[in-house]
Amino acid sequence: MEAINGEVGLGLEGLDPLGGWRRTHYTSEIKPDMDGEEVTLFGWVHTIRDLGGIKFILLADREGIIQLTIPVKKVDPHLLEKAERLRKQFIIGVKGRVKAFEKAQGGVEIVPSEIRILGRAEHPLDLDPTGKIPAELDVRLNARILDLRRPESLAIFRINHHVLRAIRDFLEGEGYLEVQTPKIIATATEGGAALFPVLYFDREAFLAQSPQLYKEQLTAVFDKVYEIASYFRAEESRTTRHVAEFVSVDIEAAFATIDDVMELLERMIVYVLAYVKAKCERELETLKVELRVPELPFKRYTYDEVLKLLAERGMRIPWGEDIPTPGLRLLGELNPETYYFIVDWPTSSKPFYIKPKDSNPKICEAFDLMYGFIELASGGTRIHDKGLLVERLKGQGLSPEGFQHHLRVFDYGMPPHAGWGLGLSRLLMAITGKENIRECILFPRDRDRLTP
Ligand code: AMO
Repeated sequence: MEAINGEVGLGLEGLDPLGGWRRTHYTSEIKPDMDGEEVTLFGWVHTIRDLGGIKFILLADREGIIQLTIPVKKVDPHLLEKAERLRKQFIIGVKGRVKAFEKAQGGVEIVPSEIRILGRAEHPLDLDPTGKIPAELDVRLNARILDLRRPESLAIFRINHHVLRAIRDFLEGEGYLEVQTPKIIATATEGGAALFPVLYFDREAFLAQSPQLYKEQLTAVFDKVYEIASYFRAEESRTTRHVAEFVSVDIEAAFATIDDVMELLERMIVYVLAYVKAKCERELETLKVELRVPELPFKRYTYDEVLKLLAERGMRIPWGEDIPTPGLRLLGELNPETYYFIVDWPTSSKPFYIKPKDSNPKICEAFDLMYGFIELASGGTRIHDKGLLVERLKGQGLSPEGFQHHLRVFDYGMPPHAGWGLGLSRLLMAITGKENIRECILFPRDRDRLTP
């Protein structure tokens, strides 16, 4: 038998059953022109305001917040008794009538006829999801689910959802096939230092740092592929933009060069930003972000130009070295909130699979895509000549033996190819203006954090 006002069929914790109740609308779908309509809503109690004669409860769900108004004298005593038992963050179901009311948020409120308490929240709460009591990021991450009920955190991951949709839409339109490659691998692809070893039955294996070699191989069959997946790097340093597990959007295309894939990437960024601007108006407003869709093409600096710019400002970087964080910060100050490329990198600073330029092998066909001081993506033309690849492996102190399966694929006929990898959460940082990547990952993993 179903509970009526919670008086019948209560569980051990005094919870009402869900019974036959099903959601008719999310809060954001309730509009003033629905005045008088009966609706069923579910969510959590955001705030409770008791003015004596009238109670206001803000009910939140993943789409927004709506006001429940309970005029104390006019309502059924059962309903009143239930309303009095509510505390912040309780999970509730509400049946009620929509009432257009200009002064309420969204111009509409709900006058409940029945409330069901479906889940209790233990008080004191680990943090205050209304955001009135600010909390450190670590405290927030420890109580991540509560934190995600903060409208700002919720907005970030709603945008993340739309970013992914836009990326898939775009790449589908460009003729890319979505693939999945192994995450337990036998050899490193992006340098040995940041590898996570795992015990694979009685052998040592590693967690994949990227899909690099597999996506390259797959171009020999599928022409244009993409993968969106998690990768793992045992990053020693504690920075606001590195984590141990991150999602990368990778593409690889046969019969293409660095210029083709850079052009694809900048068009994709513009597509994604325009999509988010159109679909996530509310979320951007919650985050107080005015999203600007940049013009094409993005600015392109050469590595030498960057070194010159930095030297002019008193920072000398020996040619051939990667640009250190202070250099990137300075570059970011010169290009605030701007998407730009750095090209013509020294071959020595890039992985073995990147193709040196035919005209000057000291420089290679690699690029980084930057936003301010943050590297969002890197990629380039790959070596598809087996002999040269073996030479480059040796040059970087790697043993061709360890790459025999990869090298063998080059004996099956390998097309010229190019591609890139884009850090999803870093793109989300750029869109939402968040300064710490951990804000843009549901459950971040780093040196210090393995839980929750
Ligand atoms: P790279 O090592 O530059 O290139 O990685 C590609 C992009 O992935 C993101 N990223 C990270 N994000 C968060 N935490 C980390 N520890 C982290 N490491 C990398 C960055 C970076 O730009 N195989 C090549 C790509 C290619 O050439 O196709 C690669 O992995 O946004």
